[in-house]
Amino acid sequence: EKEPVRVLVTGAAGQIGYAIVPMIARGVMLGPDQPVILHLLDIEPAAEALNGVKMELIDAAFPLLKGVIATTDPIEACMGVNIAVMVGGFPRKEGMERKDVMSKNVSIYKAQASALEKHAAEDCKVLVIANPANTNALILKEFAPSIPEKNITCLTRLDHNRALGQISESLDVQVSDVKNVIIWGNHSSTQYPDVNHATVQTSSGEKPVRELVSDDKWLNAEFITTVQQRGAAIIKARKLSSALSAASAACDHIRDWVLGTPEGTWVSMGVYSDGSYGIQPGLVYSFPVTCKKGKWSIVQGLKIDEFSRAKMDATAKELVEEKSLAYSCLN
Ligand code: NAX
Repeated sequence: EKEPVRVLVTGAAGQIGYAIVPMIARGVMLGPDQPVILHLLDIEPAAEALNGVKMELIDAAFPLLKGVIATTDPIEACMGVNIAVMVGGFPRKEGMERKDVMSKNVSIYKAQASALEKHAAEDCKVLVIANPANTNALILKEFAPSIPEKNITCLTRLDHNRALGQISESLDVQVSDVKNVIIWGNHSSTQYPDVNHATVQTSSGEKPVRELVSDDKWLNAEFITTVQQRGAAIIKARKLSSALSAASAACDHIRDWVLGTPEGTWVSMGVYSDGSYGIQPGLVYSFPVTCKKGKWSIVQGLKIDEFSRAKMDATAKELVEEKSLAYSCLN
C-alpha cells in the first residue's frame, strides 16, 4: 500500500470545505489507490463546527482516510503537508471597502505563507481558492520565498469547467467531448474565457468550436459574460456561492497537476507568469497549461488575435492594480 499523502484544507468548516473533504477522502483528488491524511484548519469561532466535520469524516468510514487532524493552529495544520488547498479567507461583507477586505486577506496569506514555508513537506504543492485568489497566491509566494514559485497556483479551473459546460449545453454535446477552452487572467469578472482553440470530438473527428457554433455573436458576447458572471448567477439562485462545483474543480486541478493532463488536452491554472504571451512577470495569471510528472508548463505558440489580446491585457491590468492594492496593505 502507498504511503498516505497529507492534504491540508484551510477554511475547512466552510461551504467549500464541507464539499471537498469527502471528495479527497474518497480518492477523487489523488486517485482511488492513494491513502490520505486530512489536515483541517479553521479559526477559533468555527472550531466547534470544524470538529463536527471531523466527526462526520470518522462516521463516513472512508477506507482511504488514514487520519484527520482538525485544528485552529496554523503550525499544527501545516506540519508535513504535501498538498495545501487554501480555502480560508475573509469574505467581502456589505459596506466594506475593497482595501479593507484586501488588507484582511493579505495578513492571512502572509501568516499562512510562513507557516507553510516552515512546516510543510518539501515540494508541497499549493492551490489557493480563497478570493482574491490570484493575489492571495501572489502574497503567499512573496512570503514563502523558499517554496518554489512553480508550486504555488490558484484556482481558475472552475471557470474553465464552466466554459466547457456552456459549450456542451449550447451545442448539445457531451461535456467530456469538449476540450481546450482557456481562461486567461484573473479569477474575477475580467477573466477572458477563450474558445478560439477549443474543439469538440464528433463522430467525424475533432472539430473547432468556432466551426460548430455558427453564431459568432453568441461566442463573442453572451458566452463570455455568462462564464464571467456565473458565480453571481449561482449566488442569486442558491443564495449561497458555488461550493460543490468549486470543490470538484479543485480536485480536478490537483489531480491533473499531480497525475498529468491527457495527451492533447490542456487545462487552465493560475500560475506565476514567466512573461509568456506578453503577460508581465510577477503576476499570478491564468494560462493554458499541460501537466506531466507533477509539473505544469504553459502551452506555447497559440495564435492570439486582436480581440483576445485586448481582453488578456485588460484582465492583466486588473491584476496589476490588485497587486499594488495588496502591497499598499503591507506594513
Ligand atoms: P465560507 O465562508 O463558507 O468558508 C470560509 C471558511 O474560512 C470559514 O469557515 C472561515 O471561518 C474560514 N477562515 C476564515 N479565515 C481563516 C483563516 N485565517 N484560516 C483558516 N480558515 C479561515 O466560504 P466558501 O463558500 O467555502 O468560500 C471560500 C472562499 O473561496 C471564498 O474566499 C470564496 O470567495 C472563494 N471562492 C473561490 C472560487 C474560485 O474559483 N477561485 C470559487 C468559489 C468561491 O467563491
